[in-house]
Amino acid sequence: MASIFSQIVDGEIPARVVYEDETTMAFLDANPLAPGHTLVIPKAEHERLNDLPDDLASDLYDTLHRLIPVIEGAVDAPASNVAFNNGEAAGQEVPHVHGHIIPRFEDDGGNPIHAIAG
Ligand code: IU
Repeated sequence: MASIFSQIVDGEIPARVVYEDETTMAFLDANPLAPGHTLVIPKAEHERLNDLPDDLASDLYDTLHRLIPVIEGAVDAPASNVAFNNGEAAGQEVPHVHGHIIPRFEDDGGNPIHAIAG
């Protein structure tokens, strides 16, 4: 059974896709912790960052790096939290590598990292 994120990659489940290239994709989180909360994934299904081959890890980082200012700019956020839950014991719920970009605003009530770590 393909992961829920592989089903998004394959177009079987709708998502609000904000970026796509040959090896990576980004879409808005279905349960956002802040406006613009975005997930960045490798299209290929690998459970953890540890499992990614070097070239895919590099592609994923490049996409993440490129999107951070774009996402912040889109919601006019002065900052963001960027995080991976890497493994179930760390709060990873979807077993397909994904980085969170969570825009932050002045006085927005606190760091959401603990909230995505389950
Ligand atoms: P985690 O790092 O595995 O805990 O984060 C999973 C995220 O995937 C979480 O923020 C969910 O809201 C999000 N998500 C989603 O955007 N669409 C889905 O169909 C499912 C989870 I399932």
